[in-house]
Amino acid sequence: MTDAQLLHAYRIMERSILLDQAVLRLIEEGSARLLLHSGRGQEAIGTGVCAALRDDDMLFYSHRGLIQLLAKGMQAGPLLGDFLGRVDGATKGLGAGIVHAVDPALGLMGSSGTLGGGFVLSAGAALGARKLGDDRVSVHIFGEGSANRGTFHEAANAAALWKLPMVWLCENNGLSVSVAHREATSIEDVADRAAAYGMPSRIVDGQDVEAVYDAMADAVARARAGDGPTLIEAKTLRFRGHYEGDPQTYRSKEDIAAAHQRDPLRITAEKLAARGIGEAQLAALRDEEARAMEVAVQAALASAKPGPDRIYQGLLAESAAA
Ligand SMILES: Cc1ncc(C[n+]2csc(CCOP(=O)(O)OP(=O)(O)O)c2C)c(N)n1
Repeated sequence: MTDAQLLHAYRIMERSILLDQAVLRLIEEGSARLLLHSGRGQEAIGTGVCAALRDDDMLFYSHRGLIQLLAKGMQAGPLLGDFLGRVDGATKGLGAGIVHAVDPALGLMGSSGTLGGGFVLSAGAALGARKLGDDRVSVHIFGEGSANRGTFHEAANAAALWKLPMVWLCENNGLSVSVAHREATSIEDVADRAAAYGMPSRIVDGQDVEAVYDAMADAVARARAGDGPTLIEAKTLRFRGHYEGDPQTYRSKEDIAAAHQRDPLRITAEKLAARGIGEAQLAALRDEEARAMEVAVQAALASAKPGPDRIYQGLLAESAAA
């Protein structure tokens, strides 16, 4: 990654941490009534993936993916608006927190409320790009638990057979809610499954943004050249509970403390320091981001709530003549 790309990744990681904190505050104050699935600890994945994508490449993000939305170009304001159910939200007042934000202009195609739905959706989008004759790539980020859905296998078979222009990235944080990977899955590496479908795979350190970026850049080039899909498995760490408020009784304090030892934000700061971009510059960047987040929070709180007619809007495409 260039210095500029690495610094941008650091900025987006910091923004996502601030956004997590802002949403938690809104929940505690009673302004937002919802669950937050924090992606804290997994920031190197969304930033590394998106650094390797063009704006028009399509991303199906995960339920832990605020960082992925920010890295693909969505602003914090529309996301806050969604958490609060305001008309300035990405869904213009439909709310529903993270998994429904869509912005085709940014290549953000949404997520899937039912985990595993993203495999067939991302394969379908890749097939759509192929049929339209363009060279966009379709990317899906998902957890290792989601990879146990049958949809993984049907979509993998079709994607490999038809050499669809897509990349799948598994964020393997070792936990699905409270269930350890080894208690739910017969193999250690999800990447092993790719071979069964004739799909290449790579395992990378998910705490290292450059490792994610390098694997992703190769896989995107391969997809764009018409050589088909790749599965990348990023071994990562979930710092917080499955949802905010989860007491995590299934996990030891030592396990949580050990996870924090490999913070992608700190690892990225160390990489930047080695390139001569030091703490003073990063502190200024963090201040700038904190001020911008506060402005976004206040703007979202000031935004109107939708009227009942919102539920009927956008159901049918409006004709140009209307
Ligand atoms: C089909 C389906 N089953 C169950 C759920 C409830 N659910 C939401 S997140 C989650 C855990 C997913 O684990 P994983 O895919 O490993 O992702 P992680 O939460 O670890 O990032 C579950 C079971 C769901 N949304 N959809």
